[in-house]
Amino acid sequence: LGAKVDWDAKTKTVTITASTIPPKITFKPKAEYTMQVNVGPAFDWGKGAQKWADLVRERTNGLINIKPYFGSALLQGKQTNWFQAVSEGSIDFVMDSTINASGVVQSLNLFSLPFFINTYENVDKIENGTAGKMIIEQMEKMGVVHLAWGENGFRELTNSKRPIRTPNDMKGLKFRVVGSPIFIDIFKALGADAVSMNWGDAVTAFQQGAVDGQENPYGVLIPVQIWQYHKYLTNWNYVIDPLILGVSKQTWDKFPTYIQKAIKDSALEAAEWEKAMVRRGLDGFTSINILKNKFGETPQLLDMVGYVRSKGMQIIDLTPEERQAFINATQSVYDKWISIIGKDIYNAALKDIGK
Ligand code: X2X
Repeated sequence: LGAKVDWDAKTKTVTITASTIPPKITFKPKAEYTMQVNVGPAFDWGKGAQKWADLVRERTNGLINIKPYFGSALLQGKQTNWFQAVSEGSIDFVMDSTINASGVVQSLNLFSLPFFINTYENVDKIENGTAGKMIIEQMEKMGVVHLAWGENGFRELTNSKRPIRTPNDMKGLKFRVVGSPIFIDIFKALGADAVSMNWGDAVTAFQQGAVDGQENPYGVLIPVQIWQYHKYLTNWNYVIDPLILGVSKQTWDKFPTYIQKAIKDSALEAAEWEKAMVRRGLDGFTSINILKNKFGETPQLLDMVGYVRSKGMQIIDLTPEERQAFINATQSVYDKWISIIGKDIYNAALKDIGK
């Protein structure tokens, strides 16, 4: 291009002078770029966010300083507001749950269709397939650039009252769910009471016994020590909760290409690590081997299910027949939500997973 790059170390300013269009770009980074994260720094998800920020700092020689704000601190705990804040540019970066954005980006409810995406293989096929691409395009049109898929995980059911093997076992129990409407519909279809709460309030509600149960992945259940409140855990893999590593389009468009590349590469690497962490021991040896061979790490805790059991929880695994009863009970959710998600995206997802 015949571009000339000048670097002023004092003001941390890069000036690119090109003989072609654009003729001149001056880039001066902000002192701090903010990042939204719903959970705390002790969660694998939180560690993934910190890793992303650290990699970016390293790969840009300290030029880009991203600070994760844990516990939705920038949103006063209102986790379902992140998409709007990032799209408006009042928050720069995000590593957060698709569920927390699905009230705004309707197609993200695809991941919350009950008992639809039931294996890690299918998660990856959809994220990297046509459906994933359509969702990513939709988000970008709405002002959020998607850089990588992380993972909260398959959400499992816990409660303090009794083992749950059938929808009937859920009758009369009150469950905390995230404030995303599809969850109210799912729990109603299963005959249970559902109440929406932000995560910060939810932990207080568990402590006070204000709800009988909740649903979250192992990567959340362990740091929150759910066994202190709930004795029963049903492994039902009813929905997957991917994380979006993304950036406000307003912030993104101001970065020169080489900065964009450093940020994107870092996002992909942090996401791969974080995904392997939350899947470890739940997908055979696949994720344990990724951590060992690619990242040179062997986490102390490799058997998350065994660990939770060792804390006194009763773990319930469903037979295929028991699982089918849950699928049958939630058909009304499909009838209502496929059109909200978009029939084209749902059909693309079916194709992606060969259903
Ligand atoms: O609020 C939850 O349950 C959590 C932590 O899993 C999410 O952010 C979706």
